[in-house]
Amino acid sequence: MTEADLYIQYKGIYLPSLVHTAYSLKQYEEFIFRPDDIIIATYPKSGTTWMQEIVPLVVSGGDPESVESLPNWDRVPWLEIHQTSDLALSKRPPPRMFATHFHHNMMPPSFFEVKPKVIYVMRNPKDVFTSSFHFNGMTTFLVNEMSQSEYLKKFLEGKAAYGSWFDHVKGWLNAEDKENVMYIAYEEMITDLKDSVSRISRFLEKPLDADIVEKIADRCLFKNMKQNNMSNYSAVPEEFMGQAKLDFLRKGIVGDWKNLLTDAEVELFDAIYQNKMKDVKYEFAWD
Ligand code: PPS
Repeated sequence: MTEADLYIQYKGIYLPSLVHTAYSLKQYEEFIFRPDDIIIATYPKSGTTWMQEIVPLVVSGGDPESVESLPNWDRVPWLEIHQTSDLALSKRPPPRMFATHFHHNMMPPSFFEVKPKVIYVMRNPKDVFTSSFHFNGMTTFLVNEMSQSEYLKKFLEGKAAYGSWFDHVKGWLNAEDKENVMYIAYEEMITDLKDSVSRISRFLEKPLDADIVEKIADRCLFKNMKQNNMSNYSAVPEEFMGQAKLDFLRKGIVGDWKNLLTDAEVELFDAIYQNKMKDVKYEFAWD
């Protein structure tokens, strides 16, 4: 199936219509933030699910109740998807935690007035592409009937679902009110998860003892999260996400692009990356 069959266009980018409806997008635009809300913002496949595990554990001081009883999309719902429309978000106790895959300039008006805290997670785009290519193949709601090179072209041109990785990252890096945004890379979390959890706890003004940080980091290791049925998407019906073929928590490593991209694809990727990111001063963990 093609983009015309599976996607809607919203503000110039493709979104899967299974999870984004005119109704959910209107609700999203009218959403009223609170100053103590916490937003996890990511381009897809950058570490959203991982952060949907870490942040509730930090907020609860290490109490695993919510990560053991609520699926990740319920404990930290995506603001823009229609499944979220059924959740009584205004009745949630503070701090409310949300995720979004949307670009900075697509955030609703209330976001810019209230300025809640944002954790922006980034990942090497070659690994994002790799994870995304495999993920597309296991879903029925993303366009996947194309070759790797065709998908790479779309990804690099910003014509994949959720738009351009380059625009997403640059938009969030250029956010005003940077004191409300914490930037963290998937690669930093792989290198030192305890340090990442500590940084997150300081940013959220939720100081934690070293033993709690250690417990949270241990629970959030790939091998342990994979066993958590509230985080490994095993609750999603096979007709939408075919985990008989491949696990959602697939490999959880840095550099898997080396097993997928050809030399010519790497060359193309690098040339476009260098051109698109030439004015960006941020030092990325993968450079
Ligand atoms: S989504 O669909 O946008 O919500 O996907 P997202 O959660 O952002 O990204 C999925 C990738 O993150 C990996 N992942 C982890 N890696 C290491 N440790 C932990 N705990 C972890 N949790 C999720 C997941 O395996 C996907 O990456 P790949 O490369 O496909 O394995």
